Amino acid sequence: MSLTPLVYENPVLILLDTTAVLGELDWKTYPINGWDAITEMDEQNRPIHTFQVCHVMELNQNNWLRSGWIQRQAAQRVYVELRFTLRDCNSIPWVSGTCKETFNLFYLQTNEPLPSGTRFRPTDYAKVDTIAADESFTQTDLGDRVLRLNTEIREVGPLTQRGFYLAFQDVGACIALVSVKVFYKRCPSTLRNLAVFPDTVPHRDSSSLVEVKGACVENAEEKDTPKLYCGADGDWLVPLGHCVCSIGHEEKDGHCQTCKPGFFKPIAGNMKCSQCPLHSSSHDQAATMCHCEKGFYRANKDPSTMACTRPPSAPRNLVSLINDTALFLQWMPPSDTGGRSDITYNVLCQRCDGDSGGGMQCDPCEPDLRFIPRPLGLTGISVAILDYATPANYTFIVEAVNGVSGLGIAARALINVTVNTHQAGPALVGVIKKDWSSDNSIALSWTEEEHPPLDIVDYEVKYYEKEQEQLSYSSTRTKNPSVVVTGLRPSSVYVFHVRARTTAGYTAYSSNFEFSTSAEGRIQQPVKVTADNLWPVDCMGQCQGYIKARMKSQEKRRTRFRSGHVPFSGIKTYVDPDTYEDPTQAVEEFAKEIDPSSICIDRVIGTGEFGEVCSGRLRIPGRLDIAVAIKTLKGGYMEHQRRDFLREASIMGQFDSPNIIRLEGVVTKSKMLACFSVSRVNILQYTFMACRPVMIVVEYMANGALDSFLRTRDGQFTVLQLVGMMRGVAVGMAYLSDMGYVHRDLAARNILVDENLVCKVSDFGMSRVMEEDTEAAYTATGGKIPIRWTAPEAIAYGKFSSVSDVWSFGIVMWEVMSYGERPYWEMSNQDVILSMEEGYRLPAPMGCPVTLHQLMLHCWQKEPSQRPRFNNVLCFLDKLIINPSGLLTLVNESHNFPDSPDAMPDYPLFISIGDWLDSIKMSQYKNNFIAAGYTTLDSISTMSVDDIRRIGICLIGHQRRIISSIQSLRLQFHHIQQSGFQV
Ligand code: ACK
Repeated sequence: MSLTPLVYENPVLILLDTTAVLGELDWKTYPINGWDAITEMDEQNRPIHTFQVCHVMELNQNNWLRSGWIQRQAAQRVYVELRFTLRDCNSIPWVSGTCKETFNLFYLQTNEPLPSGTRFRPTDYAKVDTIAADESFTQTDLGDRVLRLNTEIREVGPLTQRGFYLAFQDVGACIALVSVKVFYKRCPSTLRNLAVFPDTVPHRDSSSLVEVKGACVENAEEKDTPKLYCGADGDWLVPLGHCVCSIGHEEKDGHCQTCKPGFFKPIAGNMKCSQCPLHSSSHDQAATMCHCEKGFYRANKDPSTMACTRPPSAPRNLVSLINDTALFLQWMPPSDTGGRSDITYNVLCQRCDGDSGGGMQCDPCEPDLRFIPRPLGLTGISVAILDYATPANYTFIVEAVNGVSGLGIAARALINVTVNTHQAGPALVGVIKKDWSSDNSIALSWTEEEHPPLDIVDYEVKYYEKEQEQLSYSSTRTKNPSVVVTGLRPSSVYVFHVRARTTAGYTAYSSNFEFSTSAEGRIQQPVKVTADNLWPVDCMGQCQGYIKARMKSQEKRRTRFRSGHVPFSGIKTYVDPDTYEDPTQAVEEFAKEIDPSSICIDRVIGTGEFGEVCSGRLRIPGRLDIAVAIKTLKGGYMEHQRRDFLREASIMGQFDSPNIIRLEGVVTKSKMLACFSVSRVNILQYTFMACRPVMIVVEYMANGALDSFLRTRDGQFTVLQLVGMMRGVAVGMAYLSDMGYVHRDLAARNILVDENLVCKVSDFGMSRVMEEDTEAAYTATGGKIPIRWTAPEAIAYGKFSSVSDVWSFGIVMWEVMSYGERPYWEMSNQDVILSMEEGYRLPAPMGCPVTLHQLMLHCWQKEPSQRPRFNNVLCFLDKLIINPSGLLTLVNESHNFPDSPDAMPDYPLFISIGDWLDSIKMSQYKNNFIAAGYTTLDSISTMSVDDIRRIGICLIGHQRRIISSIQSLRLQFHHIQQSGFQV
């Protein structure tokens, strides 16, 4: 490679220098005896050309000295440097009046030298300037004269002709012109920003700059046109634009040099050559990319800076799981990802059946086999397969592929699955037809086999939304050959098939039938609604209990409700008691009046805002006593308190669900001579005075409120039992949301638990009055709201809805999974609101399955419309209960922070391990921590439950408390960091 030399030449170019002229100068004088040319020799025998004139005694001197013709060359303006001595007139006696102390400089431009013999005409010459001396001959004290040499420079131009003459006019001075130098300036060729700029002569107009474009040096290319401006003094000014080294080259000392082997540069730019990424190399100079080692590849879209990668190894531990409706395949990611993160999985299927000759014949699987979410390009490590034939023998191959699998060999894991469900005979259901549909339901019927081989017990209807990618198989049973499937989406196509259950088991399924729901607000082919087909079928069989209970209640209510809208689905809407002019009317309408003499009070079990809560029995003639809880209104109440107290009864009385606390009735009308009251020592005593007792009688829930119940039973339930509790709450809430009732205060403290662990939603007064809840705090909008349980839009602008109840449900799930831990621990309400805004969400409690935490996070979507509805939540929980394998993967305790898991926070140092354990009442474990080397809060930040166990903390409740406190510390610290607070 040849490098352009760096050029920093002298910016001055000499056109004439009398001191350097070795021969004759051949300057002319007019008149001939005016100026004298005196040539002397210096020590090196070089001539010194001097011109002198000194006619100071004579009047009217006009002596001219003219130079030879000087070629202009490239110059636009030239500079003339004169070195001379000039004697001051005072030093010469008798010359006043004739002696001068200046001389004049003239010039004449011509294209050619003037022919010899041309007459000298002073008028042809243009005056440049009058030259005076800065110094002159001066007298010393001793009378000696000291010679002072003057140097004056004058600019001559603009020059347009090819050459010029200089002329010196003496008008009576005593001058010795020692040397004349004529030169011009230029901007010398230079190298800037990887561009070369040539020698440039400044503009003839000294105030203008000459724009010069540079040429990129070798192996460089223009980024923006490189430019410099040449100034009058030969300086380069205003550098603009630049060149950059081309691919395979990097900048060094103003030039572009090649990348060394082992290095590469894929793009032109100022960056240096980079070392070849992992599993690649470059053997030549100036490499623009590195080549992958054998067995490693680069995908089309991979940047050349990325390491070369290879296909992943096979998925590991492929297992199958089969239940009544679906076949699940699950595997573990490959041990070698090939260095990439874009792993997906393909599930390939073959159906292999034995032939009569004992051999196996394998064919591709049936095209209508359904893979959920899909067979190819799976990002997760499981797939569900539906609609498989039984009995059958399937072989599934799961291959792991990544971005370079097309270039190498994809590794596969293989599993044989034999699906051998007992099938009791061929399909008994033929054609399924649609009777009618609305926007969210479809009514189906089919003809019953006239002489079935065995008695049909019932039918199972399976359906799914055709377009839906997720696992959304739903099923229901019906005794009749008809069903109304509800909870569907408008304008959507659903696929149905039905099989009969006979006394010998299931028969084969019918063929698939596709029907669509109608557009919103429209009903297709409405038919007479009968009790048989009025009631919706929920998405899972497990919801049947809930549906039946709803049916019963609706039947009852159909006669009871006087107002309220009954939509087509038959679900009754909730009537707000506040819409009654007289609230007692609402109570009369929705609550049964109980004779207080049929109530037998046993003991006080708690206190509410309005008075004591007692347990007791309710006597109903002809039936066994039922255990009840009696909420009382304390004596001396005001009328508005009575109204608010009874309001809850008129709400509760409208509901009839196994998961909503049941109202037995109210006592509002009786006058009693003796009222009970409770002494300070919790002993019931009768006060003999006339009073009007007011009571609300509800079913008794032996285990009390869910939060305190879980706190006392820390760690004692299986995950499935906990999910069962959540499911109960979800059933109750789905019922309430279908009724159009918004709870607003859904929290574990407002869920009651019976002796069979059935959870029921209670506390309905709160939909309006929030005073009773100690958790409720005033918000900016003035309302009182239980901040930790409430959705952001409800806190911010009071927008309560069933989906804000879904948010609260997510918090209840968290309370359940953490055995009654306080949500957000000891964070202030304000900090909770701020963390929510920043997108922070509660981490999974210890031992919480991933699926449940995901459901919680789903309930805590900021955007209300993106949260699931209670029916979806219920279906999801039901699926987990049916197929608990989804509960097996637990959130890894040390990685359950949704924000940056890698960033381990530094804990504030203001608290020691001892202080911390004291604060959570776990002081007894101080020695365990210290002995195991945990001395700072920072050191405990990554502790998992295993670590806690390892240091000798065996009680599950204590492990849980410690782990959740570590989480709490991390959450608080996260918040401190987010709010920019420095500790
Ligand atoms: O946690 P607990 O025992 O359950 O304490 C509170 C207390 O009364 C104040 O509300 C309990 N409680 C409320 N309603 C009922 C009920 N229906 N059955 C049993 N306990 C109840 C609640």
